[in-house]
Amino acid sequence: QEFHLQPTPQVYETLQDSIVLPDAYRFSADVEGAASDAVRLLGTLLPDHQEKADFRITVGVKGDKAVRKYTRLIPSKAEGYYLKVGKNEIVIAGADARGAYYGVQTLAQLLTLPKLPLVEVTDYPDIPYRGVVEGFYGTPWSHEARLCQLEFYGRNKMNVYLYGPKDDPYHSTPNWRKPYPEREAAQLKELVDKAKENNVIFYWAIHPGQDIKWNDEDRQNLLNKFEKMYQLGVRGFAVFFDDISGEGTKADKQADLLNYLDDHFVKVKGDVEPLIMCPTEYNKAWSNVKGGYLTTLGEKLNKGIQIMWTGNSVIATIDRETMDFINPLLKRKAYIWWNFPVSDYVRDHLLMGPVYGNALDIKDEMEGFVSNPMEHAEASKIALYSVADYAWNLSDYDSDLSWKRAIKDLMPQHAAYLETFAAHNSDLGANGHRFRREESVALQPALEALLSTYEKQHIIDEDAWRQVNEECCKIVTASDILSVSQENQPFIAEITPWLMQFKLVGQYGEAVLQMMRWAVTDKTGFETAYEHAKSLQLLMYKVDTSYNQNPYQPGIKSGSKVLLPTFYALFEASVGLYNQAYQAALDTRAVYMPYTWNSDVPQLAALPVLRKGKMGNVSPSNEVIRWQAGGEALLMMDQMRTLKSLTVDLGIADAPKFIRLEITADGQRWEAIPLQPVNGKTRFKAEVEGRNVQKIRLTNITGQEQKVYFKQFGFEEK
Ligand code: LTM
Repeated sequence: QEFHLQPTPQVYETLQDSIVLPDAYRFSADVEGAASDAVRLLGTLLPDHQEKADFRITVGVKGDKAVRKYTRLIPSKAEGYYLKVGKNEIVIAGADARGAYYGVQTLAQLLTLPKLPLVEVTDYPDIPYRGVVEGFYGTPWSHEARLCQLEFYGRNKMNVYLYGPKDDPYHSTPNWRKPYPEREAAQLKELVDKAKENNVIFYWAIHPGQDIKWNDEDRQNLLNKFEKMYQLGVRGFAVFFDDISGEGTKADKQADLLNYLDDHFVKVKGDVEPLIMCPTEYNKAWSNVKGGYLTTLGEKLNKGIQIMWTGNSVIATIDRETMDFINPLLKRKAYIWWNFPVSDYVRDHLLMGPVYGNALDIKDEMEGFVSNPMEHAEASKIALYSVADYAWNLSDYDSDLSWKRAIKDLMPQHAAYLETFAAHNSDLGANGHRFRREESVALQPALEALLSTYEKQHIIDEDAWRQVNEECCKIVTASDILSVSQENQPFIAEITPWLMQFKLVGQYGEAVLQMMRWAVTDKTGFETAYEHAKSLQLLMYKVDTSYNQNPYQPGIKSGSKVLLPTFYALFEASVGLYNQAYQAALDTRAVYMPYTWNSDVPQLAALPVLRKGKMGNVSPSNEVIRWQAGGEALLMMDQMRTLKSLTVDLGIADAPKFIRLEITADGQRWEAIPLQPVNGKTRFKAEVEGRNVQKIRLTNITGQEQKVYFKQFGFEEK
């Protein structure tokens, strides 16, 4: 791959010539002035500068004496810069302090080349605020991971890190009112300092909506908490009202509170960034325009307050229609909270594929674009690199090239192996949001050709067979090499269980290819390959049920969109041919799922059922579920089965008032089963031990819409 600056600059001109930076060079810059961060960074890159030398490196901000003669070349855009590498000098002139800093970051990339190219770069970001919202459910990032992220954001010219992990107790209900304990406070201060060092605005977000009281006391509680965070050095604040129900969802109250904080905190302090708020109706699918929630925010919220938006649904790509819908309602440009590569609703998958699908012509419609990542901080960097690239320069964004560069950035020495891994670990699997990504793109034609000729004509497409075999071999090699790579150990630690699974997928593919080869020609050869494939299936099951056993989407899925389904189909087809050829009766099924799930409640309808041994669980949802009057959810078994236990948790203590649970053994006669509290909180069990069932049904019996959570619906067979 050719050298490429990241993020892609707006204008990059090279003279096709280069120089070797001399040993002696001098700085011309005001060390104490606006460009001080830029000068500090330059000092770390080029520490050996001297007072007297011919080669001059000039750094400054528009208006500084040092860069006055370049004034007209500096882009009149916030955070822009002009960079020139000439035969006898380097000039970095920023439109402002951050612009100068970004100019030096660009120079840092040029300095990695063996020779310094003669260039002129005129550059600036398309979107004012770009970065990351650590806003997912699940284990928050570690302190070390965050420190490393902040350095990554600086390098990639992202200026925002929004701290809002849902599972930080001091961010959300009920402990948002309390100050952080000493150790956590000290770590936050360290993060704030690290953010400043990397020219990233550290925003601290609070999530008070589930139990906030709209009174003076809670308003003061919020101010006190903000003040505590201010003391730690925080200069950016956000209030999130997502995923809540009840009193806290009122638009006029939320707007009053935000305006109060704006008037009595942000404006009083004078050195705090504009407030950011995440609304309760934060996507189009959930908004009720006639209900007036969004218009109230748009009209009432002080002009400077920024409002977040996830798009047409919770998880969506952003297009012009998205922006045309929301901006007029908010009476300002929306601040995009992009829910990718977040995986807190598909925790058994890794989302390592390219960032694509966002429109390239909407740079003037967004105030900010921040990405919500996976709980795997290092693995998220592949997507975050491309988010930085996209948000800096939309029209030149190329998702595939950006993805390849991101991979190289994360593991320069093992990029080819990582690309193999990432190419087959990018889809989310079935999920409640119905959001899917491409996977195994390059191999798809070969897999399709192989399967269709084998299924329809019972012959092997040799070219396709060879391609698939080669890829399986690459998968096994890549898994082994990455597993022991020392290049980026925190990253390898995050993905290790997936590497184990990935290797098994590759080996399974190889075994299935052998089964195809021998199905009707070599009985013994086939039987050995069949046994091997069966063993590998068992090993995959073991990895899936031993690692990452979180209670939401436990397990480890790899190559689950294209590779495994094709291998399963080839397995079944070859066993079928073998059975026919030798009048045998081997079990043809590669996978077996006895449960299916269905619902007329839109948010429940697409939730997948997960199975482990004799246990079945409907994948839970993070968001508030709007369950319409009479709405039903139905779990169906492939045949009558005997239950041992059944648990339901809708996140509310009085679920039995709203929801009726019924079972049927024959599919005709239904029997209601009472729900009994388990822990006095929100979890209920139904007395089903020994009961035969074919279907289980949950119905909203209240005659009106209910807002509940869907935390658990699980059962165990006897
Ligand atoms: O998206 C928003 C605004 N809120 C939450 C996030 O915290 C969560 O990470 C995503 C993905 O599950 N969904 C949400 O509703």
